Amino acid sequence: SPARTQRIDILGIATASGASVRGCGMGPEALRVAGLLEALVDLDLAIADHGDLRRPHPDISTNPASARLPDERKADVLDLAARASDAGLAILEAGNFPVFLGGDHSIAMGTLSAVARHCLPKRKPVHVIWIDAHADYNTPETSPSGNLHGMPLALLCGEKEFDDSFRGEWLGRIDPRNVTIFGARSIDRDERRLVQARGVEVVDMRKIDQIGVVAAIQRVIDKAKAQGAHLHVSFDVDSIDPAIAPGGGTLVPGGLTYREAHLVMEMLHDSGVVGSLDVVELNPFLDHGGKTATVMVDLVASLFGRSVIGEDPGPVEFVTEA
Ligand code: HAR
Ligand code: MN
Ligand code: MN
Ligand code: MN
Repeated sequence: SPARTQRIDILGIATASGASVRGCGMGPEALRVAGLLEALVDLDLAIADHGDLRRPHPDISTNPASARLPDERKADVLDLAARASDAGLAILEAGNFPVFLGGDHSIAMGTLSAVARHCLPKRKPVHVIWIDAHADYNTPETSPSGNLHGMPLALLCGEKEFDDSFRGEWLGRIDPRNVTIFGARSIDRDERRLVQARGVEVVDMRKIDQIGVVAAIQRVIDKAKAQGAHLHVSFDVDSIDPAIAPGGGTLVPGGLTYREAHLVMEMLHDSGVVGSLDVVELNPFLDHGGKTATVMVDLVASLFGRSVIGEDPGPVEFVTEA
């Protein structure tokens, strides 16, 4: 989707502090091992790899093998989000296309706030396609788990039930009516009420089954195009069916097929409106021999224009027999 001359800048955010399952902090490295950079070079794209943001390892006495204290995890999430926001903003201000590698989905507080800080002063609206099995629109009140990777959209969309420690560049930066959650099949009860009340568009798996993935993604593209928006793609690997993408900590059956996910990325590429990307929640510890990482590399390549023959076959005209 980027202009042919635009450089792609890769930034890892190596953390699992927003999740209760450990391992997705290794996500950025697994994507590199699976050949992410080579795939982009193959497309003749210019790339730069900024390496990974991470927190220094805490002292062993405060880091029992089981789990770390929730407060400490919250501080990690907020610190990394602030740093990701500044680093992402610098990439965007330089005119480059950021590809953010998570890390759990809480990193989107930082990545999307970077996009908003870059676009909104220039009066460019920000649209978000949140490709995910989950809505990630919980607040501390509605969350059944307390895990921050289930909350980034709520913070970004300005929900009020967050205490002052959550203040930062991300708070209320995104208009919920410019958000489409795509591929959802697990939304908590009170979370669902919030999403509906705020006018977030939810294209759940039932809708994709019923209207088809082409119509579903075209609606998102048309909406973003009509407003001349910057479209941010936030891709949670658990949107894909667990049979194809087992490398995630919170898998839900009934996800996007390999071909559906590719078509989404191919159509997003052709739209020309995508300006930034997150790839999140890849857990190499749970993956099966790099299977999920490899699928994600292929999907990112599709978003950046890899195709078999290089042609959009265009709309189908259905002919009914007389
Ligand atoms: N909705 C659940 C919660 O808030 C689980 C969401 C977190 N899982 C993710 N995010 N992978 O997409 O606890
Ligand atoms: Mn720009
Ligand atoms: Mn998510
Ligand atoms: Mn998810």
